[in-house]
Amino acid sequence: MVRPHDSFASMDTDLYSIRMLATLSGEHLSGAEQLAGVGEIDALAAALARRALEHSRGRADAIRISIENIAQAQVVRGTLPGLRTVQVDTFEMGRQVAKALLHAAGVSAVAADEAMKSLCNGPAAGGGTMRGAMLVDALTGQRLEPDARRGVRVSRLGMTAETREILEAKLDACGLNNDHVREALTLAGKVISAEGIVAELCWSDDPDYTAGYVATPRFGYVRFPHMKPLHSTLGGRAFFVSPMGNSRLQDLIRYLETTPWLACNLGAIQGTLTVGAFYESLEK
Ligand code: WAQ
Ligand code: MG
Repeated sequence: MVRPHDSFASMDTDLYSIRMLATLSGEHLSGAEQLAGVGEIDALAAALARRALEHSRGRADAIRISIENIAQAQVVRGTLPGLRTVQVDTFEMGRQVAKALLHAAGVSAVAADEAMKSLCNGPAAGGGTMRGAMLVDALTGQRLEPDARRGVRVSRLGMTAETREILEAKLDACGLNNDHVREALTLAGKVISAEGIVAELCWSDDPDYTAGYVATPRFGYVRFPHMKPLHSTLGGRAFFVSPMGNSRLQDLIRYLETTPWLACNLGAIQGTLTVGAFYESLEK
């Protein structure tokens, strides 16, 4: 997340959604979205352009930045999930423990396997990375997103300045105060707040960032330092959904893409657990 100089201190300040999407040779390269006060927007826009031009996967050749006012009355307030790290030494181990957690959260083995396979091969329709996330039926593993090239892009999400300050201090204390963690924790918070979401699985498509996570309403945000081999550019996100009809699915997508969600609180930021201790905590 980009840090502006001043921040929106009170809820009656005008709130804006800022989004950046960058492509390289017509393929998705980088994206970011944030809710911010009016005083932060110019600094954020500059920082997001810079991010797309200095991305580890290459320099963007097209960048779109959009900025829109958000009506305060539409804003849903939420809480950031609690965070834990499971100390895995290899990506194979990371994926194995992530699967066990998905299973404990109600995702079938078939669905977890299918989603992992897609992330390993590049989840977009023709392979390669997606701009958004896959929607996966938590029982059958069937892909449900309307456009399998694009995926579902979660947008209009952020946290209050007060929440950010507390979060940054806590993340600093465990050496995790970076863009990846702050943005992923926020995204996971909005995703698991949605009705019908069973769990989220994610690892980065950035070649130098091997960490990933599983987030669920019950277990919070559980990180694994290794979820893919270093230098791999294959990654993405899967949102597992409970079986639902088409109209509820449309509501879910609308919520994820357009409802403004602002974290005003946060869960516990905890340290590292061994795999054994983590398995024990799942049984409680
Ligand atoms: N909505 C839906 N999908 C998204 C979004 C979004 N707003 N942003 C990214 N994605 C998807 C998209 O397919 C990307 O290619 C993929 O996720 C990876 O995005 O605790 O950095 O920004 O150490 O590379 C997780 C671990 C880091 C953080 C995730 O993702 C930690 C990360 P990236
Ligand atoms: Mg990325």
